[in-house]
Amino acid sequence: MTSECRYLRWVLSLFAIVLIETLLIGCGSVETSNTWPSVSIIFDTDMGTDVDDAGALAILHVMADRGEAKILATMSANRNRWSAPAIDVINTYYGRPDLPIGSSKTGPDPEEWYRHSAPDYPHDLTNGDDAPDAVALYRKILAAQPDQSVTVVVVGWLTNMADLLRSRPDRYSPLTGGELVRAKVKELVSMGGKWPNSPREEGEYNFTMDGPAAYQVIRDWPGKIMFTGLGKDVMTGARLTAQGLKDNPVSAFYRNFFEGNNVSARSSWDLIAVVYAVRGLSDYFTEVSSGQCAAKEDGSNEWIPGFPSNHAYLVYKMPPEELAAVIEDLLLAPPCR
Ligand SMILES: [Ca+2]
Repeated sequence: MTSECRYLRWVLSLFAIVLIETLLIGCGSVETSNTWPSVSIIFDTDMGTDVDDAGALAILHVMADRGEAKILATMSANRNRWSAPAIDVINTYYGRPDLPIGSSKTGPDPEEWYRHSAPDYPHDLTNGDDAPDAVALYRKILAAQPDQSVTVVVVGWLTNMADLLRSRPDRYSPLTGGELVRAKVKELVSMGGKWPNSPREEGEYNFTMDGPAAYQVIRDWPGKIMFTGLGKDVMTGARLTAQGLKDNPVSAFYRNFFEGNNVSARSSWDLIAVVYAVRGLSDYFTEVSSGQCAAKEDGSNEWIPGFPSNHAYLVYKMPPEELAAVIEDLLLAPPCR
């Protein structure tokens, strides 16, 4: 090889390195220096009744881009035909158009407003009725995972979890639903309840929408549940709607929600649940684990202090406004497609 050739090879190698680093910085990978181990996540949502579900799925994708999480599947507990397509819109925008999507066939079907924005963005699942049954998909995916490796984060009502617990052995696994959960699920993160107590007349939405499901899951879940009722005073979405990229459907979802409700930011209940599911307590939260949750079928919940159990609930460590800045930065990160 001549010295000219060697020089040309050196220049091309240098160019390739600079190009790769530029691409990585563009999708935010370099800044992470990733101190969190990767968590295998199934995301379960009632997408469509509030906008924080869209934000929660968006930041989950961003953290997956950075190597903090691996998304195994996205599930809708909302039977509305627009819910699963809205999930597909977000998965597609973040470069995961073929991520499995399951949909409840038994859950509530409230009016859905994402239909106003979803058709404007690329996706190929156009009707939630065509999505596979969520419970069958849960069983298929869980059966294929290593033991005690999966975190399920539920940011809607607990319908799919109750149906999963009741499920019978099938072609995917000889285990019952309860046995499969016990074997494969490391932690259930549930955005639900008000803590420490929520009387019937103040019942939190995700529990009251399917009270019997909340009651059953809280009573029978054979592993750890972290309840994350936090987020009301963590206001996000303002920077996203002002600075978000034009082709970002999540910006559009937030913009439509803000215009429809005459607000300029939204509470971050579901986003907090995802941040905890991926990053754990970190510098953000502490937990109350001495005691146990009791729930009723009307959707109310009560924390009974006592010995540590498989239940815990989250408490702020970082001030809400600082947490909001962390989350808004994630919302603004471009996809790493
Ligand atoms: Ca939700």
